[in-house]
Amino acid sequence: MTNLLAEKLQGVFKTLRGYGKLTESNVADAVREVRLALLAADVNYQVAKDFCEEVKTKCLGQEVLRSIRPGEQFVKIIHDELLACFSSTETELTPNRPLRILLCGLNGAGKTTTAGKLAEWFRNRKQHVVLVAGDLARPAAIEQLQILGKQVGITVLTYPGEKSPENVARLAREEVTRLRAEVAIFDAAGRLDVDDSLLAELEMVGKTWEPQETLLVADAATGQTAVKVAQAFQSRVPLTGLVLSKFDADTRGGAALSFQRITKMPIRFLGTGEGIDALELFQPERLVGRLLGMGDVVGLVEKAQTEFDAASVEKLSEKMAKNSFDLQDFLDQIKMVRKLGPLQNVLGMIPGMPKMPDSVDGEKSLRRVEAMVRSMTLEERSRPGILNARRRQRIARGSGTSVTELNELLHRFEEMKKMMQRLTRGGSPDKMLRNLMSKR
Ligand SMILES: Nc1nc2c(ncn2[C@@H]2O[C@H](COP(=O)(O)OP(=O)(O)O)[C@@H](O)[C@H]2O)c(=O)[nH]1
Ligand SMILES: [Mg+2]
Repeated sequence: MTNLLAEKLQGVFKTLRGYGKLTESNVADAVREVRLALLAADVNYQVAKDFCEEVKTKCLGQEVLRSIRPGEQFVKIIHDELLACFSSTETELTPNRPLRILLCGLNGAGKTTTAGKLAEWFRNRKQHVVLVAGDLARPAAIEQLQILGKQVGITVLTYPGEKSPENVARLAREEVTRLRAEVAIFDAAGRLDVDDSLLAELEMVGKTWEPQETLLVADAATGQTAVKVAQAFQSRVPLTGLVLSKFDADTRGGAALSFQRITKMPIRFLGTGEGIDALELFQPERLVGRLLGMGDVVGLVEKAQTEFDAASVEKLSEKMAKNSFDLQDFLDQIKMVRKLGPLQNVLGMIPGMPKMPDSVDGEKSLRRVEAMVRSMTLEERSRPGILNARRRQRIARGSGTSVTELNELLHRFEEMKKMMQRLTRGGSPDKMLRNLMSKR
């Protein structure tokens, strides 16, 4: 997903990084930039304004953490605020069976496609699913669903000749019981625009179908227009949630934010492509990470916090405080990083990493670093200062690397050591990670 909002926000964060701390004036500047970024991402004006006010208040009320730099602190505040917008919406789909879902939305929003994707999603979770062809308004609608059904091998209930969607709902409900289906998805008709006939039809279908979940499928790519559509639906149809389709094509990731703040409805799923499996359960963390273009920072920090061996961290911070961090510790640190799992996964969680050429290269270079340190004597590891040309040649040969590469490593190690001194006792593992990973 090309993400304009993410790009702009990254710019703001970079600017802030240059400041010593968050002050009234640099926060005001940064917040203004964020607001512009949100507006450019087609976030509703009021939403952007309110959001930025909240961020500003938080920033100025926040005690300036000594170990964190303003850019990072600002990112964290924005991150938490964004998350707060979404978290309140996290509720599970009802566990009651049969689960009847009603999909509604305008023509072309992606209802039929979503019906197929959802069916596949439930089937993958070992549920007996059926689809109901309830769009009688468009001539080819039934056939489209039948084709989809065939493609995924799911029964599609159709009632040829039936003119009333309400009757279809009644007949299908009986059949769902007969078939002992656990999930039944009703693909309702749309219109070009929200009009009275559509809302009346949905009301009638709703009375008969009695869905536990009435999901509005909205085209995320149409941004604020779709938010207005959602409001119009909401006024008459008891919606329980949203599916944002075409999220793949969405270069304005802010749509989700507007939807959430204005409709206050939970976003249940994101449609991320035309394929049958291009459906994601909505996860606020993930979306916020994407909006910020930060990868899954929080995921990484949490993982780091649980996986890092607390005692080693303690030992490391002590060494940092005494400025006696050496290459042996560096090696230990690499071991800790490895404990986090396959390097690809870890790298994917680090901000800015998509720009890294290839994570396989990352894994490889980590192994080379390990090899170089292992080729050093214990004394050399603790006092890299003694590494003269002769020693360097020996180490390069012993580890199957080159002197240039070794020099680079030593340079990076020195840089990192400098950075580490800025960390306070009990320092944060994620930052150590970032320092370790960054090439320069
Ligand atoms: N790229 C993309 N296209 C989608 C997505 N969902 C639906 N579409 C496309 O949008 C068009 C309209 O979808 P359809 O399901 O027929 O909409 P309906 O009129 O609401 O039933 C089709 O060409 C779909 O392939 C999505 O999540 N991503
Ligand atoms: Mg359709």
